[in-house]
Amino acid sequence: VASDRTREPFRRTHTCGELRASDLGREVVLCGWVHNRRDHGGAIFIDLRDRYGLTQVVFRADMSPEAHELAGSLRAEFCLAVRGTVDSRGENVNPKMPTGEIEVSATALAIHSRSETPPFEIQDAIDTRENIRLAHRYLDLRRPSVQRAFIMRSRAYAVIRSYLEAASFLELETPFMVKNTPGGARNFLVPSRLNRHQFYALAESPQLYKQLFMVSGFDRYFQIVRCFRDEDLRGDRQPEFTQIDLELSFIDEEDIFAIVEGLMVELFGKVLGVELPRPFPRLGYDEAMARYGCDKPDLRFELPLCDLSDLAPGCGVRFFEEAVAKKGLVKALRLPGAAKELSRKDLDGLPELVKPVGAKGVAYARVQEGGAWQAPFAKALAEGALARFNERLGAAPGDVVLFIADQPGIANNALSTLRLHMGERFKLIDKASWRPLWITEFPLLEVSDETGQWVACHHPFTAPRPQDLELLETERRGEARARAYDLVLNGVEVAGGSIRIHQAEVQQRVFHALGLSEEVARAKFSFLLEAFKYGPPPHGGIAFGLDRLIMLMTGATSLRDVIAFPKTQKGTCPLTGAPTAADEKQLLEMHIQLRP
Ligand code: AMO
Repeated sequence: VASDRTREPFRRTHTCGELRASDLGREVVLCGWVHNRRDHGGAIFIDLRDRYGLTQVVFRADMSPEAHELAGSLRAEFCLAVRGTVDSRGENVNPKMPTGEIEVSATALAIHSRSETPPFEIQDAIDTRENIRLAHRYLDLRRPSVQRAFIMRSRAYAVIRSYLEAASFLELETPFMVKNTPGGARNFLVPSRLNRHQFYALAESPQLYKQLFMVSGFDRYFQIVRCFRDEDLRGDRQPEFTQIDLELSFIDEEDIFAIVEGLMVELFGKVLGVELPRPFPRLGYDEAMARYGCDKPDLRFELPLCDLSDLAPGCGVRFFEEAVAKKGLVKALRLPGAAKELSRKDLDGLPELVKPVGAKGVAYARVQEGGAWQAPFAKALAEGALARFNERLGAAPGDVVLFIADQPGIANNALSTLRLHMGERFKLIDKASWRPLWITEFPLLEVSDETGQWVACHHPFTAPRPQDLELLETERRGEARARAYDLVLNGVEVAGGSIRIHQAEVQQRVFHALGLSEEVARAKFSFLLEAFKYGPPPHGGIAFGLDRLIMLMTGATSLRDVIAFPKTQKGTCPLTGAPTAADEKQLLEMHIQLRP
């Protein structure tokens, strides 16, 4: 065996996914890992695996005694080079494998390296705990289905870059270490050694820099960029994640929609072979909230919510009346024909589902023949109320109706949760379909739960609709709508952006409506406001959550499945053990003393 086994006679000629019947008789060298091994005495079979596929290799004692003997020592995940001839499998063709018509009859074997028994099998169907898989992520990443996700991710990058390049976008970089401006998403802080007691923040997005690029005249910018946010983590949130970030000058919403729809169509077409129909439908924020209780509705099924609030006063049902008296809502979800399907136990389990969003409970009624409700509160209904409710609901005998009477945020959140749950429960969701949706006309401002102050829903540079400018100086500023939009796909927010303010006068009015004095605004955003003194163009943009998009495209259920080295729900990395304590010398250099 040659000392350098990557040279002749073991230089790779083909991949493990490549050989077909048309290659019969060819002399080949394959490299890869032992996927599995079957020892039949005189013949040892292995499936050799690389990222391209699997090929069966056979070592026969009568043909190559030396290679056969060495093959006797092979175990799962040994790394090999095999030299041999492509033979037909004759009657033993495996139609499930792309290389199933052939096998390689080995004439020589080189073992590049041996492997210990891996902590889990390198197979698609395993139920190993995620922490163990993540601690050995390099092995987890050997699994064919996991490899497919990353191969798809890489292909997506190529398609995105070529689409945007053809549309005259420049790929420009922005810093990760940026000025710390508290207020938006919570930042990770990086202490500066050279500037005692000072901190950088890790960029939560390139937002302000990409606007500076517009001032510079780079009128079409994009970046596939890592963003950092110290948020509470969930399946669809990671502390570092990747955006496709875009910003354009001299455009309006329609230009952004056209470019983004074009990009999505190209991406789904080239990567998945799926044709997304254009134009994508659009839905105003208010209508989305009214109909689905959320601003990222899954349109793969209908099941709309029904607002009964205006019928509640005087209806006789105390908790309906009280909710609307306290400026709350009474909303319902009608489940057609569900009475037979949903047991008492199913229904009594629903409050558990809505507890996390703060709802106190879920009331329900079964609609009987003649329209009467079977529900504990039904006897309280005032005369005529039942008929009015039923008419609004479109209720029919055999339906179940779920009710939430609560503050608007809670009622909508709870019903949206129930809608999704019932969509799954009654198998209403067409899992093979793709339903993109633009949400538009977001509120410009909202009252922060934490501080009770007005804050920008998107960010303070988002432009208000021109017709709503007058509202900013009034009590009705909450009604002002922003020129902001989100792209939702199958119930997941995959992108968000806005047209920005480029006129100083409008910016002042928004700062004023936010209760930000000129000094505070200047202190926070001085560089942007300064730049805007020098002829800023009208501009706007959007950013995709690329990981979320890939998650949907690969059918994964967690971002962790499509990020090579993700963090756990607690923000830790089981592979490296990060985060860890810093040693005393590092802390001293940075003038940091830890508090107990
Ligand atoms: P926004 O904050 O809406 O907008 O982010 C854009 C998109 O990024 C994705 N995203 C995330 N993905 C994974 N983990 C996270 N923690 C996470 N947070 C957000 C979402 C979201 O739609 N600068 C603006 C964009 C703009 O106005 O142009 C911004 O960052 O899919």
